[in-house]
Parts: sequence; structure tokens; C-alpha cells
Amino acid sequence: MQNETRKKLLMIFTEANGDWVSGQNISEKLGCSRTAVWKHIEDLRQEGYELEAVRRKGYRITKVPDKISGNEIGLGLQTERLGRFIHFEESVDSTQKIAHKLAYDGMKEGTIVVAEEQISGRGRLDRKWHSPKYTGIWMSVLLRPNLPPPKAPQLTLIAAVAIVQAIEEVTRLQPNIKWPNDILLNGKKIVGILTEMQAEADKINSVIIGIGINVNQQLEHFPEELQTIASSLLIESGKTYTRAKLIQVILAKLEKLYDQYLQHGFLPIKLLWESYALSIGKQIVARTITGSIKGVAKGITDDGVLMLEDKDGKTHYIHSADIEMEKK
Ligand code: BT5
Repeated sequence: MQNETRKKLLMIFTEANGDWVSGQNISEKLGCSRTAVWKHIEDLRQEGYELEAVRRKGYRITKVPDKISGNEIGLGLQTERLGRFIHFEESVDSTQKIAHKLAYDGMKEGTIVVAEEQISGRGRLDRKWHSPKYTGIWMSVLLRPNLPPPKAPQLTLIAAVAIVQAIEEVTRLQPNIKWPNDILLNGKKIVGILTEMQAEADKINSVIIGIGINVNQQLEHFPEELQTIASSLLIESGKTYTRAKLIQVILAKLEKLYDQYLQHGFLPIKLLWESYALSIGKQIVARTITGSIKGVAKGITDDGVLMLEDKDGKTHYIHSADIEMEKK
């Protein structure tokens, strides 16, 4: 549906103030056929609006989608730096791409990029990240820690702890972390984190933490190939959540942990991380770019590197991999 038509249609419903509007009335005001009206109504449904349709009465809106905007995130935000500058867009390729550009242009630490929808949301190794409109959190956070580049992966783990704590506080659900960047509920992925950086040989210029959270999706919102491995907070709890509120809590937790980390190092975070981790002590397979290694996950080092002990008792240090829990 064209943007102009959409605006007009929403205006008609706004003026009706929750009352019925006949199809005839809409078609006259929009200057289109009744069939076209029906199609526009379907488009609104796709965007998360709920509409009732009754013969002879017409249509009425029963629920508008939960929308995020810079204002809603900013109002009541309890942080000093994170989220104090918000770059918000309705639809983007990837919030990471915008955040990289803002970082390059010298934007301050704490800047966030949030979008209602990503057309080419991405995961690690250029994998796709499904980011449909109005249902999830698609956000990138720009940090500028004064650290050497090898420390950057620790920030993924810090973000994971912050997100788990925020989800616990807002939903009372208890998610777990799967090393390094997945958060799961009942074994299904609800959050993915992608940490990227701009750095010189010995100094980080910026780190961009990309956070994708499935919040209000129904199962049928996911493409078929994700339906068995992915889930959302709504599917797991039967409740919808205000995404702006969840973003605020995540930013507050992340700022607190990040400051703690800059002052006291990784150890306190490591202990917290391990308390949420799913794979520690379990038999796992780590698929790295150079091959797969089987063994027992022993924990993470003080630098956040995964330790895996194989059947010969040899410890492997895994910097980057996909982890699968072995089924008994
Ligand atoms: C990740 O990669 O899990 C990192 C995802 C980061 C997404 C955020 S959204 C904001 C920011 N902007 C971006 O463009 N990206 C970041 P990885 O571990 O490689 O997992 C990718 C895999 O997860 C895919 O291959 C699918 O199998 C699965 N997947 C894709 N979309 C999903 C979704 N919405 N929920 C759960 N699983 C998904």
C-alpha cells in the first residue's frame, strides 16, 4: 500500500474513534474500489493492526500495534550515557550498518540505532536475521571502550547478561545463555547478539553491539525454517510486552554492567554469565570454521573464551563457533 493511502486510511479510522466505518465510505474517501479497500485492510493487518470486519457495518480497528519511537524510549530512561542519543527509523537494511556509519562519523558512546523493521538484518558470518515489523527489538548500541581489540568478544557476554536480567525483570521468565551469543527460552532462540568493531592494531575505536529480540511474534510470523528453533517472549509466556520499556531496562542493565566491567574487569561478569549459561558441564559439539570439536564445556576463561575438554582430556580454547548440545 502506498504511504499516502495508508496515512489517509489511518486518518479515517482515527476520526471514527473506534467506531465502524463502512467499506463504501472508505472507498469513496480513498477513491478506490471496495476490493482495493479490502486489500488495504489486509495490509494493515500484516503491519500488526487488528481489525474487525462485519457485513453491513464495515470495519473498525480494535488494536493498534505497539510502536517504538525515540520519544517512547527516551521518556523515563534511567541511564547516563546509553540511549541518550537515539537514531530511530521505521525501516532499515540493518541497524548495524547505520551504527557503523554513525561510529565512523564520530557519534558519542551510548548512541543507539533502533528500527521497527530490518530488510537485511544479519547474524554472524553473514547469516540472515529475521526482523519483521512492529514485533521485535532490532537495535545497535555504540560503545567506545578504551580497550585492546581482543577484549571485544567480552562485550557480547556482558550484553547477554544484561539482556537476560532485563527479560527476567520485565517478564519473570528465566532465559539461559548459549555461548557465545544466543539467549534461549525452553531450548528455543529468542535473542541473537552480533558484536562488531572498528579498530586499529592495538586500540578499539568503536564496538557495535547488535541486539535482536523476538518479543511479540506469533509462531506464524516466523518463516517455516525458524519455527522449530526460534521463539518469542509472547509465545513462551502468552503475554505481549511493550518493547520500548524492555529497551529501557536493557540499556540500564547494560550501562551498569559495562561500567562495572570498565572499573573491575571481567571476573565479576564472568561469574554472573556462568550462572545463566546452559552448556557448562554438558557434552557439546563446537563447530568452528576449521572443523568440529566434541567434548565437555568446562566454562569460560577470564577473557570469555570457551574451554572445551575432549575425550582425551585435552582442553581446547574456542574463540568463535556454533555450539550444539549433544542429545543423550
Ligand atoms: C545472531 O547470529 O544470532 C546475531 C543476530 C543479531 C541480530 C541483530 S538485530 C539488530 C542488529 N542489526 C543486524 O542486522 N543484526 C543485529 P547467528 O548466531 O549467526 O544466528 C543466525 C541464525 O539464527 C540464522 O542463521 C537463523 O538460523 C537464526 N535466526 C534468524 N533470525 C532469527 C530470529 N528472528 N529468531 C531466532 N533465530 C533466528
